[in-house]
Amino acid sequence: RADDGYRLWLKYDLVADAGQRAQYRAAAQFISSNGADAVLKTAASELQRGLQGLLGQPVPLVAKGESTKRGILLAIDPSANVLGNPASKEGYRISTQGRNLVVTGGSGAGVLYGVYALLRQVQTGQSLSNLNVSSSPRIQYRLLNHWDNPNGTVERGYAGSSIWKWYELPQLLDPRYTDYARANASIGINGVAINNVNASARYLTAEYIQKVKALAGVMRPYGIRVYLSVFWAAPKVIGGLKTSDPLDAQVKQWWTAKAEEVYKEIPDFGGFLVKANSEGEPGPQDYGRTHADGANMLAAALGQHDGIVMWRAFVYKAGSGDRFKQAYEDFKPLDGTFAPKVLVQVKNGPIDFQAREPFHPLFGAMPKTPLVLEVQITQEYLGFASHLVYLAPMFKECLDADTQTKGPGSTVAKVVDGSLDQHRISGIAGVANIGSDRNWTGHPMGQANWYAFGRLAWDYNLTSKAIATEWTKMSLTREPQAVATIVDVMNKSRDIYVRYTTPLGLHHIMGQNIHYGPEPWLADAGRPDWTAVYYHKADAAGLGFDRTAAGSNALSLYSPGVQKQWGDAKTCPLNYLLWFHHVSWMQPLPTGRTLWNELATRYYTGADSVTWMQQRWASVKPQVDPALHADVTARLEIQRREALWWRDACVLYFQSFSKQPIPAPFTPPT
Ligand code: GCW
Repeated sequence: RADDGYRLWLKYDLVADAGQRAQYRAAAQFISSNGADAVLKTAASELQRGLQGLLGQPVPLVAKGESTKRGILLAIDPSANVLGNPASKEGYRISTQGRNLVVTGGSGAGVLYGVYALLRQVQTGQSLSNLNVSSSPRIQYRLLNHWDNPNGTVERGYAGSSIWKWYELPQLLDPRYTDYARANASIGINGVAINNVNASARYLTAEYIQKVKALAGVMRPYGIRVYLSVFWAAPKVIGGLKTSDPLDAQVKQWWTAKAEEVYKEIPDFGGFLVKANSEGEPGPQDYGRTHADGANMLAAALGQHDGIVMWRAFVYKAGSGDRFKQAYEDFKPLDGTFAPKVLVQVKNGPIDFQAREPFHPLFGAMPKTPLVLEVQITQEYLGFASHLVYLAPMFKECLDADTQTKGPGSTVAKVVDGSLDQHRISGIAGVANIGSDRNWTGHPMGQANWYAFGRLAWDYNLTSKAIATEWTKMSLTREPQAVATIVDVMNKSRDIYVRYTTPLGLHHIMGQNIHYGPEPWLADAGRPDWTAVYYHKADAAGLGFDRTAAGSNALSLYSPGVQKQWGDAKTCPLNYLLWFHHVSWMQPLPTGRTLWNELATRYYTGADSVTWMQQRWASVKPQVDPALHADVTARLEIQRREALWWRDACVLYFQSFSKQPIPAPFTPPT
């Protein structure tokens, strides 16, 4: 039957190679698991389910290992000290003991993650003999953030509507919720903030707490905790108070009582995510208080419960200078004043999920505060669900970036996992690309971005290529040549997208509001920092935003080492050039071309590369499910058309300033 993409990377189709299948069958004649832990039970049933499909025969679940057969033993072993790190309760070890394979974890969740790792071995065709692997997550809170609204719409969602059916909850539990939980658990995600950060107060009403409780009940057996985005003014809007001032006694009391109410229904509730004083949302600054006043009040309201507050740093206001600097200016002075349960959530870059941004200057600048890295899986600025853009290279570009705040090697990843500054808690969040479409993500290849986020949240040292390879083998094909071709296309796709949309460090030149397509000429959007011209600053002299000391001096927010490299237009990596420099059109670049020629070259070669992607994709047709292949083929055709749209719009617009011809060999025929 045609693959509708619903099963994601959890397909568990019969292993095609009979010899290999026989080996797996021999190693997995029974599963043995003891204990009442709910997540351990999930581990056993997931293993059974996966093996049944892959091996084409049922594998019995027995209470004790059968001495003459080879099987898989599952056990929680809190003392296992899985990775030399006793705190890492979610870690697992798969070891070969005698004739059996043993999967241990520091908790039920650890075993569950071990089971998925074991299944992955089989799904990707690896051997099970003498298997000895262990792994534990580098980052503790690994969350999806849903920007889903109570009315079923999804902000920046391109895959249908919300998967949460609020009108049916709590009585009716769509089986899809369980499938969603499985998919997340299989990649190590352990938390979901289920509603939009532009939050409705409704989620905190008694009626909605019952609905959230029902969802939490579905997630729990998969080791996933539920979090809520909160509307700052909830005490006024649903609590009947006159104020939402965080220092007001009644307000504090309201939140404390609300937290109690939530924990009474959802004992493992994860905590609160907050967008405050940003893009028109209310917040503590409305009362002359700081973000720390707000966050700490919420942390206090959580009391002794095991929950956290993730307070977003995505703040900027019209007329406050270079938007690049604003979050830093608001939050850096607050370092050291946040309560222990508070994490500050920072987007990967300083503006807003552009196709390429330098790392956010807050990373490394707030050593006393655990910082959550927020990346966007949904492709708001990356072609929605129409363009094939594999995001692991983008996530990794940020994680691998060296803040140099404590000398070389002070990567964003080490800030985020807490190791650089010895934090007790750490977190990472991905804005979900999931919706009600049968295939979850609209673009079938968008599933790879969900997958890659989870895998990198677990271990940011995995390479983009390794993740793409795993995903392709589990989702599309295991034929080696086709895998190599698809992985190659995926790995190059983000750079290609950058080339035909925003090369050389251009940013925020997309269509207004909808954030789609090119609109570099946008000069009036109600406020300058929502236009395009504010960011590219094209004029007769050149192009780019001068953020050196001669300009906005945003560069000064970075450590001296970074400033040194990026501050000089001659040493600044070309990928970030126009983020920091206004460069004259005729300036020669290290590529040997002038800025103008380089810009045009990138637009043209970027658009041409989409044709290359189409050709590569066409070549794997025999190896990929026909319906899925046709779907991606059609989307690539959209992508090609729109790459030309971007190219022509931008080259012609910028040419009106540069007054230079389009360089050979791209000169259009006259
Ligand atoms: O990326 C921008 C989006 C808004 C979003 C905001 C945010 C949820 O355009 O839709 O609002 O950022 O991250 O808060």
